[in-house]
Amino acid sequence: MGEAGEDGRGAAALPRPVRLYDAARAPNPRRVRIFLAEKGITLPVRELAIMQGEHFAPEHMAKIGTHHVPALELADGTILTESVAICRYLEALTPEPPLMGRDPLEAAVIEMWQRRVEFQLFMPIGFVLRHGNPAMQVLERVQCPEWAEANRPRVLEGLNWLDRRLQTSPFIAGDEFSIADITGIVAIDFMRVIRQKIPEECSALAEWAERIHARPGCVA
Ligand SMILES: N[C@@H](CCC(=O)N[C@@H](CS)C(=O)NCC(=O)O)C(=O)O
Repeated sequence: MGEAGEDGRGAAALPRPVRLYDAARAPNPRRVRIFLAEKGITLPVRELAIMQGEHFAPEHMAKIGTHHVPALELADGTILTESVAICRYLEALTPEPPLMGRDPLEAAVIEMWQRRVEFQLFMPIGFVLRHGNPAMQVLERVQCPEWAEANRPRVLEGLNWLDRRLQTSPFIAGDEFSIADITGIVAIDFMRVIRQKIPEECSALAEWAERIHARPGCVA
């Protein structure tokens, strides 16, 4: 267990995670599940039926403070939301294997790539689904089909961009597996909901995806 710096509490003194609020088919919670698996952490899970609106239940909202999944409940009652914030806390509690960088430079490079993947691939896929599929109206409420259309070509651009990156780098952020690869593989697998496949010409991306799928935490 790693220790926090002089100004922080040692990791051993920090409240332990007690429960993950999850939705099995949603992409953001899957990022956290893969992160947990890579760290070898198992946690009780509370599955929420989001398509049935269970996450909007007043008692759930009162406890969690938002309708979004994932959420991580800690032993002292703290609720963490935002996938990357949850991962950052888990990384502090369980530093090995490092998935968010060992020093400030590694951390910055990994964060840069992970954000690029979010903006250039993960989010455009989400927009195509949430604004283009009438079944998602229950979650998105106000849909804008033109926004879905505008984002479909961006998904293809994102795939080609990531393929170019992976032609020269074994993993998205460099030589080692990181949270950027987790965001990347979750985005790639989630493309099934918009019926998009990895284009044939993106062979570096396909080879990377095969390698990532072989990891224990990354069952597609
Ligand atoms: N920025 C948040 C996004 C969370 C999010 O949008 N989660 C989706 C599932 S992937 C959700 O809660 N959907 C339910 C809804 O939109 O009502 C994160 O990184 O965790």
